[in-house]
Amino acid sequence: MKQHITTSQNAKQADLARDTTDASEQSMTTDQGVKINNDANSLKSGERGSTLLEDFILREKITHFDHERIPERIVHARGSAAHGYFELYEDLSDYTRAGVLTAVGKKTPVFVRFSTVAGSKGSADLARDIRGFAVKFYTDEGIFDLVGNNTPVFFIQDAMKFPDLIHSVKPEPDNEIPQAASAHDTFYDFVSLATETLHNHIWAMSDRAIPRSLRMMEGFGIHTFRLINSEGVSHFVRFHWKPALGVHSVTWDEAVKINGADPDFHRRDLWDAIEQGQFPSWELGLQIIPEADEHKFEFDLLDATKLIPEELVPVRIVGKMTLDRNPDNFFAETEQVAFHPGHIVPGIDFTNDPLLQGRLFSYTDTQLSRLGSPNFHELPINRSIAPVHNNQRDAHMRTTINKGKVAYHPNTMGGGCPFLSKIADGGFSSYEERIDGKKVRARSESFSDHFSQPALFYRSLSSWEKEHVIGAYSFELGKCQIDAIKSRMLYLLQQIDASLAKRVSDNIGLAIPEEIEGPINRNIGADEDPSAQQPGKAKNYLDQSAALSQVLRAPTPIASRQVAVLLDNGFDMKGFDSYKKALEAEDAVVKIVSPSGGTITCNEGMKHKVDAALATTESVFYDAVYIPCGEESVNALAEQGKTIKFINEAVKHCKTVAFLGKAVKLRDLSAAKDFVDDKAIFTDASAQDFIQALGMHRNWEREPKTTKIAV
Ligand code: HDE
Repeated sequence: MKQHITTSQNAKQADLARDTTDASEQSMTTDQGVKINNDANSLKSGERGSTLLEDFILREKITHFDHERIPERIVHARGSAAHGYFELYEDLSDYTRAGVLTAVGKKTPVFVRFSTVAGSKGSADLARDIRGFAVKFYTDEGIFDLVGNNTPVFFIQDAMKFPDLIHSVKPEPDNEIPQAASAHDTFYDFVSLATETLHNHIWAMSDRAIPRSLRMMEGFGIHTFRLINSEGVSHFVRFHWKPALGVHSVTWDEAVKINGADPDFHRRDLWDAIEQGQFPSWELGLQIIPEADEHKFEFDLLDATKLIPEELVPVRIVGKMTLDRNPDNFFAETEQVAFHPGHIVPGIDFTNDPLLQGRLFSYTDTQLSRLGSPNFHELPINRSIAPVHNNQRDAHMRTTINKGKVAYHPNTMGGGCPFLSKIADGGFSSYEERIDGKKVRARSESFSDHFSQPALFYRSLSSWEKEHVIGAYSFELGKCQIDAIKSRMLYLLQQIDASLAKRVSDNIGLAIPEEIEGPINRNIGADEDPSAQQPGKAKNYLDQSAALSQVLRAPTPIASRQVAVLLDNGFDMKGFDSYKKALEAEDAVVKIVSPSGGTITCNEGMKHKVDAALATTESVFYDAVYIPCGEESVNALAEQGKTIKFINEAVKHCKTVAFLGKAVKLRDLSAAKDFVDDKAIFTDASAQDFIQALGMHRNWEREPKTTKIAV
């Protein structure tokens, strides 16, 4: 396995280096640079006397400590980030004048932060939740932030409802329960009344909300943006990120267990992959729509609860983003990074999507309380690599030292500087959209179809994905206490898919009501006619969209996949090594798991370092398991209940498992004995068969037969 690969140097890394310090070989000092000779004891009036107020070293240390925390993000508090670069494949100057989308081959530095939405900063990674996918491009023309999620749609259509949505999903305000979980009454009270939420909600009930890795999920800009070319011509655009490793998830049972055994599972996975030189990458895809086609769809392009099926507008792959360096300091970088969908560059512009319009206000506003000053753009991680010159001045923690007397424009005393740029010289200009309308506080009727796309999503899933969705709704509603809320949800599920509603209703033991009282779409004003806005029956303008399902048509790369090999003294070196070599040739990671830690000796007398003792690890951390031959080794493993639990969980979670030679004894002692014909459970198979099965992520066809496995 490669270790500590040197990462590319780029303009942003050089910029960060200005503020990066390293204490190796240096004296310890106070913040004022005074060398310190005793860091263990405060200054006292006698060895057993009281501490003296004059102890400036103690005061400085404690004062700094007392103020070390800043408010966590109101949403997306839990996150992990990495540095990298974006490289464009093709010149898109027909559509945009943005350098990042026209300079082919140029490497634009990026910083990317992934997050969960609802949980606190210290919450567990495998919460069922939407994931944030925020990319900061440090372009030569200024910062461009693509602040997206891992689902192509959002819960609500208008920014006005964001505080309501978040208040409903966050822990309930009286007892602050539950943490990082949507399975509670307030959330479902809101969701079942605001039916626009149902589309993103069904994505949240799907496997997308429990990804295997942050490196194995898609990203979406969600809103329709505009691309503007140098002639001022506009095209609509939606942004997509497609992961090189494919889109994969864990099961809910695994998610629950991982949250307990390693709450940092996703954070660790991203960090380790980058440290080991397994740099995650995504291709950037664009759905481009000419202005003339704005109204040709059955949904409104300005409605963030609607996706544009790839069958209607194909995703054009235009570039690739690679993450190749971990942050040096979590707080300075991952915590202090400030994204903003309003950070755009010439050639990119907004649309009137009312959700996007509200976001344009919120993100700067929130940094003022989170980071404490309008100078947050000066923090190293937020600083543009394009030069910054304007007449903004002062405020808390200003670090720039602006020279001269002039802080206004126009001026002669500063020679007219900083001067304005013509559009042709890179000056930003907003798209000159023709606006002709009344000022109204209303929701467009073109936003009122809330059922067609959740239904399309559900129809597009495979049978096993549908089972997971049924399981998720049953779990979430099963956790709610108020029957009226659950009934309303069942009624709405019925509008999406009758079989889905029936299964959930059976699972939670509550009948689907024939009708419910009052209008269900409450997101309209008191003077509006509810019947006009009452979401109608689902339309079917596309039967299925393959891109909405995670079904694999071919194996995906196994690079960085974690494979456990269960061993003890006396194991067969040949079998062990042939699998290990073949797996490592594909950049998978093989970890020796043994009843105890330290080293073990193989049948050829060689010593091998144990990566994890059975007691310190869990089956859910690995993508596959193999057990080499060797009587002594197999017998010792068979003595451990944890071995059997380990294998049973791997079988239950539909993973690839192989038994070599005498290890068949463990197959017969475990749940694997009932799956001898399974296409990912092998006895004496070649390493290539094992790798092929691992590339398919899981054998989901096994799942219906695993319900009896008790782990
Ligand atoms: Fe955010 N969102 N959001 N959001 N959002 C924040 O900004 C907000 C929305 C997203 O890793 C906050 O700096 C409003 C959609 C991500 O630092 C805040 C609305 C999408 C992140 C905020 C939305 C997102 C945030 C909290 C409705 C996907 C984390 C801290 C109008 C396209 C960025 C912060 C990071 C963070 C407001 C809706 C994605 C409060 C008002 C839609 C990935 O400003």
